[in-house]
This record gives sequence, structure tokens and C-alpha cells, in this order.
Amino acid sequence: MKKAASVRGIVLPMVLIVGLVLSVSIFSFLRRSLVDSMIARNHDRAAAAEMLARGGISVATAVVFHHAYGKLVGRMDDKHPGATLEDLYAQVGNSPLETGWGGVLIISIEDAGSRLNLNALVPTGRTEEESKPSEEAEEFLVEFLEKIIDEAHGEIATGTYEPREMARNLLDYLDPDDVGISGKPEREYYLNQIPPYAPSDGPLLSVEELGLIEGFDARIAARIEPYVTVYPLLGEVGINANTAPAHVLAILQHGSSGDMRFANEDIVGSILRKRQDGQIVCTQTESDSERCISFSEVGLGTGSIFPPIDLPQEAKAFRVISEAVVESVVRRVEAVIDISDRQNPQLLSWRQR
Ligand SMILES: [Ca+2]
Ligand SMILES: [Ca+2]
Repeated sequence: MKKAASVRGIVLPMVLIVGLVLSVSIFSFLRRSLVDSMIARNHDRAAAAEMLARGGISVATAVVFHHAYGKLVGRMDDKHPGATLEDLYAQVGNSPLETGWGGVLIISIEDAGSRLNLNALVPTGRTEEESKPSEEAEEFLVEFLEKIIDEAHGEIATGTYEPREMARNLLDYLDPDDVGISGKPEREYYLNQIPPYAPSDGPLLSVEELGLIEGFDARIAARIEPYVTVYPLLGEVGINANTAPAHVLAILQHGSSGDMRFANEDIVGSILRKRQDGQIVCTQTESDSERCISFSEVGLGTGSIFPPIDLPQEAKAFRVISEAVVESVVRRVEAVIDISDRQNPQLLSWRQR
């Protein structure tokens, strides 16, 4: 009897302990499955956002393909319409696309011509002699770099950068020969780096590559980035004044040889106002007498502009940013589509974030 009573005395606490252990493990099991399902849902959202962002690049490819072909099909006359901000590609960013299941896609497409193409500063000749950078290109770059350093207002260490040296080093990095504009062997600096590397002696493949050039670094490259592109990789086309944003219009050089200056605020303002009225700046105003206004009508004078360009100018490459939002998850893909060969659009770059 005594033994049975003591067993009963142990059983009760055991039941309580087992019960407690069970309820704790059920609680942690529930918590874990809740966390698991949240992870799974988050994973689903991330996967959906990623797919949506990738799909956005396909939509953009269709839009620029339509741009390349539609304009030609739609116009039977020989007028060359040229890219403007009224084109469908430039407008898609204003209309976010909503999916039926809670996803939102924002696609923005920018004509590479709306920025300064660094690769276009060196001629793509067949020989080294034909590919020599011009003095105009060097002078332009010196003034451009001075402006960038000046506008950094001391946020980058002034005195560290030498615009003339930088301009020459950039052109030497791009030109095919190994003889520096100032006479020094181009490769010396690069071969002395740890690890050593060689200058491209050809086009830059990304704007970040600027940071590798003698006299440059990542900080100044980031300052230059909003003004420039490296696309298309070949060709010598300047800035499209009909699609460039205000800060890029401000680096259009005009005047006569030896006396070139950047477009001032009045000129930039005038181009932007005319653009809002549906007008475009043209080299030959006969090319579209309804919309064209001359360079002198916006204050660019009758001389030349640098980098040289014939306007209107059709777009050859586009930078696309496709951003997808699924609940709170954001995925972004940046790509560059080249339509120089209208029958065969090419993807030149792809970055996923
Ligand atoms: Ca050189
Ligand atoms: Ca070179």
C-alpha cells in the first residue's frame, strides 16, 4: 500500500512534466512551422518579384523593337524622325503595370544617346593612325573633368585629380596604340599595379571601368557616371540634344575651334521649353519642317557642337531598368539593349539586384 501511494505520488508530477514538455514542443513546433511558412512565403514573393523583373526586360525589348520598326513602317516619306522623349519607349516609365496577383512592374527605358558616350570620343578607324583621338576630344574632356571636380564642392579631395592628365590617360586607355599623348609608354602605370593589368586599348565595357584608369578612382567615376554611357561600344555619335536631361545638355560644347564653351542655363532652359512644345533641335531643319528648330534658335550658335552629332538622331542602344515589387519585396534588373542591327536586337549587359 505504501509503495503504491509513493508511485502515485511520482506519477502526478510526471504527468504534469510530460504535459508541460509536450505543450512546449507543440508551441515550438507551431512557431517553427509559422516561421517556415513565412520564409516560404517570402521566398515565393522574392521568386515572383525576380521573375516579374526579368519579364520586364522582355517587355522592354518588345517596346524598343517596336520603336525600331514601327517608326519605319509608319512613315512612308524619307523624313528621319529621330528619338525624342515623346516616343513610346520614353513614356513607358510613367505607367506602372499591375498584375492580377499583387505585383507591380515599373519599366524605365532611356536612350543611351541621351548621355555622353565616352567610347565615341575615339574614332573607330581601321589603323592606329585613323584611331588617334582629336585635340577637340582632349580639350572637351579637360573642361568636362574640371566641371565635375568643381561641382563636387570639395566632396572629393581636390588637388588629387589633374584634369589634363586624366583626359589624356582616358583617351590613351581607349586608343589602340601604346604611345601616350604626352609621349610616355601607356602601359607602365598599369603593369606596376598590384595585381598588374593592361589598359583596354579599345572601348570601355562599363562606366565603373573608369576607376581603373591612371589618375581616376572609384569616387570620381561615381561623380562622372550620371553624365556618361559606354554604349553603343562602337561608333562616334555625340549627345542627342532631343533626349538628354538638363545636366547632360549642360556639357554640350558649342562655338568655333579653339573657342568652345558649354551650353549655359539659358540654352539648356530654351531646349527644354522647346521640347515641351513638341519641337526638336535639328542640324538640317528641312528634315522635319514642322518640328525642327535650328541650333541658333536655342542659342547654340551657327558653329559646331562637340561631340559632333547630326540631329535628329535615331537611338541605337537603350538602358532599361525593370523594377518589380511583390508586397514588400523589390527586385531590380538593369539591362542594355542594342538595336543597331534592327533584325537582331542584342542584350549588351544584364545586372540583377
Ligand atoms: Ca595613345
Ligand atoms: Ca592605348
